[in-house]
Amino acid sequence: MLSASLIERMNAQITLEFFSSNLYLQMSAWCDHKGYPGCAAFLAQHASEEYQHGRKLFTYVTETGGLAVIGAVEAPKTQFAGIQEVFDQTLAHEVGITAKINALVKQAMDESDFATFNFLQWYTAEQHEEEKLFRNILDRIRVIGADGKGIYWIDKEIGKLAKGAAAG
Ligand code: OFO
Repeated sequence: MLSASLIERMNAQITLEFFSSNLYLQMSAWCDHKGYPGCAAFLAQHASEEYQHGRKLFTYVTETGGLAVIGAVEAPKTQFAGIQEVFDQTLAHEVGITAKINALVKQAMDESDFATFNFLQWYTAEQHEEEKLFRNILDRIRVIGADGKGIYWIDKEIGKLAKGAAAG
């Protein structure tokens, strides 16, 4: 059984994961609208993953006898200056999520809730992968450039990541 305080924080994380999903889906809409289908496909796929992150937490809270509660999900931003800003913001967002997951892990450890500590290890590993992924995308943007013809190639490169993730 989760402590009341841990349930509250896990519920806040569920809400945050659904926000992440909406944020990336909204970013994918902006990319589609601007004519960047590769980025749109990648971000839409990532939005589905975030939804699953929320559902996995939701199931865990429920299975451990807590009441999963979905809070108000903030509306995501709809306009971006360009691809660089979109991916700068995805990385910043993921770094913030990592801090939230770390705080949850620490609380589970402090409470000697080893089942929850163990459950959260999946999120710890996932955050490492996600930060790595978004840093890699920003590196590609820096090398190829997001102006003029560069944007065409960047969009193709990021689109390949979406296909890779789908196949993996
Ligand atoms: Fe992007 O990993 Fe969940 O939030």
